[in-house]
Amino acid sequence: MTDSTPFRSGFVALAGRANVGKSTLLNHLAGIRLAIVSPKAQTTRHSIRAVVDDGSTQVVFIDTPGMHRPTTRLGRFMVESAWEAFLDSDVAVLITDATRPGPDGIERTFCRKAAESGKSVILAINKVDKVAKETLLPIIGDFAKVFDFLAIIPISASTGLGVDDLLKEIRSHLPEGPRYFPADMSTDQTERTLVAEIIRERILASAHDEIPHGTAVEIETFEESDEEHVRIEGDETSGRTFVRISARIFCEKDTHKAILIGHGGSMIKKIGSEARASIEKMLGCKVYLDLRVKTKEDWKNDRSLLRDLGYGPDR
Ligand SMILES: Nc1nc2c(ncn2[C@@H]2O[C@H](COP(=O)(O)OP(=O)(O)OP(=O)(O)O)[C@@H](O)[C@H]2O)c(=O)[nH]1
Ligand SMILES: [Mg+2]
Repeated sequence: MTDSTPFRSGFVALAGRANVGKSTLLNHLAGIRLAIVSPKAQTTRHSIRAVVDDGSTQVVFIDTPGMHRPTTRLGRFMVESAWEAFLDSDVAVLITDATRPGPDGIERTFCRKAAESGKSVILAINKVDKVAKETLLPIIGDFAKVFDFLAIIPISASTGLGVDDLLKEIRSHLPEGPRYFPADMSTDQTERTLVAEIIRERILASAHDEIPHGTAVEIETFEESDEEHVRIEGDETSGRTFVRISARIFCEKDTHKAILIGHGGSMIKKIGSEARASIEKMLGCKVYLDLRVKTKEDWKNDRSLLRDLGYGPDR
């Protein structure tokens, strides 16, 4: 970059219906696992930012909750967060799933709102690793009929195919602007939030049917210690040697609580040990994790609990 080249930056929302691979793409772009991913729809509940800075541009990506028709206060918060990120972005990426060809009703709504607000949108057709090449042309044609996209780019967020082309295209549309975040900052998420999300990811992976979608995780304590004798071998850098975390898992019914605890505590032990391993990897130190399950009927409509859980306007 020469001195006369202006710095360019912008907010770029990754938007679309549920389960199309928005969080997988965010993690690929960030180069680290910031957002949890699962085969179950409506995994992401709040917007998550990842900063990608190459020295001459800074892209602030925003992973958003999958767009759906909400039936609870939590659902409305998710949908509002997604619309806000989409409509506030400098450039938006609408992600669609090549294995479930659109545009469907939700994707048409994205296009309509983008047209109304004069939004610049790139279409990323994801999961191309799972379909034959010939299926792409008709999808491209069908989307091109409903909106004038800046570009339409086939990608695979899992393998990384096409992601560099997408990033290049995004950068070419960024306006001149400041570095919003320090160049070495990767996310706006706190360690507490990331820990709660890792626990939720393990619940999504272990529990089935409506149970994972009816759970939420609240971190009650997060205490750091620097006692020498528990230092992880090879980790000489960080001051803390272990973190003691206690978390509460809220669920909607006592029958769900029984399943989450499992026979003789087997399920909660499995969730706990898997989550602890992931959290230790992220924090780079030993972790003591204490999980408790609590039934809280209709928590998805409890305004003050939702705010405490980070699913409110004040997060
Ligand atoms: N084969 C394949 N699978 C993918 C790809 N991208 C995502 N997936 C899978 O699709 C599922 C959903 O991925 P997520 O990243 O959680 O999707 P999302 O759009 O963030 O979903 P919500 O947060 O629920 O809206 C997971 O099982 C991913 O592993 C891809 O490029 N190829
Ligand atoms: Mg997601």
